[in-house]
Amino acid sequence: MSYHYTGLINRYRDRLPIGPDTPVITLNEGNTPLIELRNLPGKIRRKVRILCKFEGLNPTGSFKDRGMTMAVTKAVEAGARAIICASTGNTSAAAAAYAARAGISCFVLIPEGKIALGKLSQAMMHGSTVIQIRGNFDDGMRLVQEVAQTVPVNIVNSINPYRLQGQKTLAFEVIEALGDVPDYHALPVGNAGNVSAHWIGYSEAAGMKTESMNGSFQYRTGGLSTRRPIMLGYQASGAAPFLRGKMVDQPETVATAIRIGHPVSWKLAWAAKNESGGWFNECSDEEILRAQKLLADTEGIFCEPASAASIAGILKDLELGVIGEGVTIVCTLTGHGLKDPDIAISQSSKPFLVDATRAAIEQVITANLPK
Ligand code: AN7
Repeated sequence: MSYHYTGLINRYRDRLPIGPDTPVITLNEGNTPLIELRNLPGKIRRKVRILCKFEGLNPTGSFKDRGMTMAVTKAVEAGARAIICASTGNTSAAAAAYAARAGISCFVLIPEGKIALGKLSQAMMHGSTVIQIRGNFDDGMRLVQEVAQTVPVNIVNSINPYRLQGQKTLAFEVIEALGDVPDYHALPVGNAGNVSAHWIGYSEAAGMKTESMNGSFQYRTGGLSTRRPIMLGYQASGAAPFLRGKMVDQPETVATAIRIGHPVSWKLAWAAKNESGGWFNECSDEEILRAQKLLADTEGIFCEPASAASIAGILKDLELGVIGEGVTIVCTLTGHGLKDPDIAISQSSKPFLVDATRAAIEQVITANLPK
């Protein structure tokens, strides 16, 4: 028997607002590995099970593909010929790729100088119209909503409810892989769409109704689990509106993906935190980079800085003791480390440069072998 995975819409068709004739635009996204950490728990001397849902292994290297396959599919179904988004990078990469796949136009608004090089290269390579603005993501998000009122473009930011519908499937995959929900599910929070989508997924998996589609579309819920995890959302200290309890006007962080001060899914994210009995916490840029490096060094998993906020966050809360021992924690690693090579290179030791001789190579090896 052969089996060919063809993306999350086909996989979870009965749990999504998809009709039999909907033209599916897919790059076979989803079905990402859930990788159990084998070295890190021992290193921090905690008896916990930590698993990483490595979303960096999606077709464009981030979780955004889950939402974009849905948003672009529904846009094409509705006859749209152009999509638009504001982005800190990953949404623009995904939008550009799925628009190319669908044969429609794509416009992306990005903050000048504040997006990782890999993401910029993706938006350019897939032929979208890249508009750099002298402003941040929040300015771009406001402008996208303004121009969409006068020009014929379909918004594919997470204010588009189909985005969260696609992203909710991550919860289904985690439950199926573990055979149950984890005790905790940790992830970085920027616009807060993803934490909201995770919560919709876990809620629907347990048969609970959500307001996400306003009851306008009937699809299957329940049958996957009987409980829901505790949700943990981690922000960068310089861009932490959920910790401040109000919007932040000048967000700043090395994790440019989550350099967002006016999150769109403000209400949904608070509901996810409160209903799950979870919490938000913040990490400094230094803690985020340390966690990114630690994960790469000790586990061979290379995620981007924003993604490492989930690891930095649970390390902090394990240290504080607010997460106890004997529990299972899933961390969503939202994007691949290759997205941001500048950051990776800046925090790693430099390559050696030697003459092309056997002696020179041997000298480097001898000096660096395990003691
Ligand atoms: C790697 O691409 O907002 O809380 O415009 O790229 O759902 O916003 C990216 C967000 C976490 C935060 N990790 O997710 C964009 C954008 C990575 C990200 C987030 C983003 P949300």
